[in-house]
Amino acid sequence: MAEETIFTKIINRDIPADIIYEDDKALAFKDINPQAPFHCLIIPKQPIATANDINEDNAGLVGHLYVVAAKLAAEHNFSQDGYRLVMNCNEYGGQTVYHIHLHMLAGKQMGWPPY
Ligand code: D5M
Repeated sequence: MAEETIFTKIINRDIPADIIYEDDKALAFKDINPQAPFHCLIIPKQPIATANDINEDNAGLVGHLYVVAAKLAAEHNFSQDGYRLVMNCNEYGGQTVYHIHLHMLAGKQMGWPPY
């Protein structure tokens, strides 16, 4: 079990967030430090610390995060123009919150490489 992070507090409504999607398995809310006109985080309600902890048992849940992303893209009209989905892992990946989250960035042309 991953240690409780600020994202568990958001799931439990212990701290506020701009929640834009919720179902029984996942939550999406606006990133507090947006890097694009639209920047949200899509998280599983069940905490998974890092991408290293993704396995056959939780793969369905992780896949569900992408289903939510596709739904949000359709809902916010980003499907056609496109968007970026990113999951940072550990220090070199730039991860700061140890509860996996899919960054969904949209509303502008993204650059590549991303550094
Ligand atoms: O991304 C962690 C992201 O989490 C980073 O973009 C800021 C965001 N963040 C941190 N605290 C909050 C709260 N309270 N609300 C909304 N967004 C938050 P990482 O990939 O781990 O660097």
